Amino acid sequence: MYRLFSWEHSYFSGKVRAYLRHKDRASALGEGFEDILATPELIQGLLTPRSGSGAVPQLLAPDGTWIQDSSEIIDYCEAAHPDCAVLPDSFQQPVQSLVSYLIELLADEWMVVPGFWERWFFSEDGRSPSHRAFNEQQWGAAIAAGAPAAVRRQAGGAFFEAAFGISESRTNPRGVYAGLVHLGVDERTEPAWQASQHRLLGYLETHFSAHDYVLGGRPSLGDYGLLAPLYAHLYRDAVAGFALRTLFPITTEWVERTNGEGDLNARRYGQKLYSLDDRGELVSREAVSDGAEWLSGDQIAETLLPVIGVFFEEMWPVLRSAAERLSAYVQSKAHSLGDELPGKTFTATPGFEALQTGEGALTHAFEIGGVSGRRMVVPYQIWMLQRLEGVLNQARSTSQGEQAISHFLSHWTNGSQLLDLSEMLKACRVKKEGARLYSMVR
Ligand SMILES: N[C@@H](CCC(=O)N[C@@H](CS)C(=O)NCC(=O)O)C(=O)O
Repeated sequence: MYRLFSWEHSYFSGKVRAYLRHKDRASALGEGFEDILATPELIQGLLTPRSGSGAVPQLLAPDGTWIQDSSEIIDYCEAAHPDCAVLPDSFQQPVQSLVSYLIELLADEWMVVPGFWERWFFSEDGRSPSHRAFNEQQWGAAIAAGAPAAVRRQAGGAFFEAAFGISESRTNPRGVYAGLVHLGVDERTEPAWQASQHRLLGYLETHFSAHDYVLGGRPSLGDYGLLAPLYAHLYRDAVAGFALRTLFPITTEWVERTNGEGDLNARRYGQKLYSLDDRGELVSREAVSDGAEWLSGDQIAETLLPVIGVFFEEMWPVLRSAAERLSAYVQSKAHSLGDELPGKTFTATPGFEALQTGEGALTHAFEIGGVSGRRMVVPYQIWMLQRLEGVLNQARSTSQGEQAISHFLSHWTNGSQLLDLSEMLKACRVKKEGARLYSMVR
């Protein structure tokens, strides 16, 4: 049996847990998995010594292999358990395959910013509405698991003060509040980040009103990617969760469907709906849309194009600039090829703060919704782009695939720039070992 070490309130845990649940329900995960709350005791005594990292989620395979990050967990399980695949075949379905990885990247590393912001903004002193109490309780549940409820809440609150300095979040940001600054969130950019999130949610609302999942009637990597922001932060957290339920009820249903819990009304892949025949006997049919399949002929629903548009309009220019900054840094005297690079998503990586904050060599100017800001370069995004490059190369390896991809990318003014991905990455390639990243020696 697999063992997933996770927290209910963790962004990337929600993505992996729902994926494992889906595979398990389809009897496509061997002996299945156990979801284990990653308490500080387990993080310090087991995860960190065995895998070299205390981040969650982490998966322990039946043969003792430790796997992280969320993308590698999915890749590992898909290779080991090909039934009920969530990754379209890049040769047979080149466009659906590319779309899956683009959406995962957008959700993992761009939507993370406003999702992360919502949680901590509505936990600050004096905010109204506030979900501080809920947030303390959910963090305390992991920090002081097994303690009485009031002690759990108190532990969450004490941690927010000790680790994040929550009472001085604006004047002396630490922990998550420093992380938001590192990611380019400040008083000027925060409305633009929130607007970006609402724009995306509006597009998803339209898409999910016609199709139950990203690619049609069956879940795929893009669904699990999107669930990272949408489950732990935007669905569970109280203030964001109220907005999601009231403004985006169809997307709320999709969260329940994709998460695979409390989903009877939301319908789920594999679920049957019943009606009665002339004799009053039960007759079943697939509950989900599109005949419970991805759209045929490698089609992408028109309603999904605006979502990919957000990737090309907002995130792609930032990725290009990040690749340039990283290339310049790894070739500078300040770095020796093969040395470690920062590896974290939510904050500057400990030990790399001077590079990733202020005007450091691994920071860069960026724009969101016409507002300019400064943020850290996140080398993990380069690793995700390399993974996408592999898929893109396979997808383009036949003349049909090449044509389909070029046509698809022509929907956006800068879409065809993706075809030069290898060129963009050539001077900043990274190597991933467990959770650690290193520049690649050529
Ligand atoms: N890119 C990773 C990110 C994992 C991650 O950042 N996890 C967060 C919680 S969602 C965490 O454990 N942060 C604490 C830490 O890094 O020590 C993934 O895809 O799994």
